[in-house]
Amino acid sequence: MTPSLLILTGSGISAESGLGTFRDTDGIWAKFDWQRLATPDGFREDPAEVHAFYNARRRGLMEAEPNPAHKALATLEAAWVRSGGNFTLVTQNIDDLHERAGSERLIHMHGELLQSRCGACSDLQACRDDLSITMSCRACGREGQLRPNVVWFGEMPIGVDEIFSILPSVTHFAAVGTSGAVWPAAGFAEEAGRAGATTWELSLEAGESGHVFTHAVYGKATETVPAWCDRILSETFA
Ligand code: BV8
Repeated sequence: MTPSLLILTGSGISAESGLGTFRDTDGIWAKFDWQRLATPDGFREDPAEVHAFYNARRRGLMEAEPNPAHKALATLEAAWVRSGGNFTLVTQNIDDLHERAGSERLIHMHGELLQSRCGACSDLQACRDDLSITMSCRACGREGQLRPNVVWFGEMPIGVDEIFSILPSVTHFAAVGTSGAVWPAAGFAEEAGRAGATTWELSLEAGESGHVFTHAVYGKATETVPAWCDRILSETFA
């Protein structure tokens, strides 16, 4: 069977690049109300407040750099594919640090902070500056309809069908820097396990689905991920 690796990342992999996590004690949802800022109702209620929240995060992302964990995953992808394996990186993160580190086989299942989407015509545009309620869509011209291309609670994540089509043939699965609190991403490890894959959790501590993994490595991603990448590559393609 062709070695097929699916890696799921969460905000913990970007923590050492200076970007916030969500459910740690000093996390984003400890400071901000997810119902007002990460739901369609919240955006309808007060779009300016939601734009301010994501504009601040977008500006913060401009100051951030990929860290050794992002770079190790990009190096692993190239070596895994060169060795004839299948590789998919699914991220819950909306930052572009995986891309900047060189990852290519990437699915942003919760969207991308550096993209805007028109609520009227769904037009997507690259977006590196602030969004506001007074801006008009370049495609349809409607004013006040632009939003960050981010998946909010209650919205359909991106690429779910593709991910569930890959999981049954996965031989290796790793969740890196995620609490396993958000569905459907939280169910991927169990799905991979049902397919007979070895499953790894790399985080600071066991997440909500910690019990489903066959292996675990706890510690900071910049220390654990590079070593894990070397190990999994040499063990699989020795
Ligand atoms: C949907 C916006 C229908 C982007 C986010 C059961 C089944 C299906 C759905 C549900 C269900 N039960 C409830 C739901 C609804 C809901 C949900 O899961 N709610 C939870 C809270 C109970 N899910 C949804 O609404 C999703 N949509 O279900 O549509 C559907 C269903 C099935 C199939 C198709 C459609 C939409 C979810 C997306 C919501 N958007 N944010 C943004 O603003 O960024 S959620 C938010 O949580 C982020 O996207 C984030 O990526 C995501 C997950 O959080 P984590 O990344 O894991 O971050 P967290 O802080 O929690 O954990 C960090 C981890 O890192 C920790 O473990 C920590 O120890 C570790 N760490 C920290 N530092 C380091 C580290 N590790 C290593 N090194 C370090 N240095």
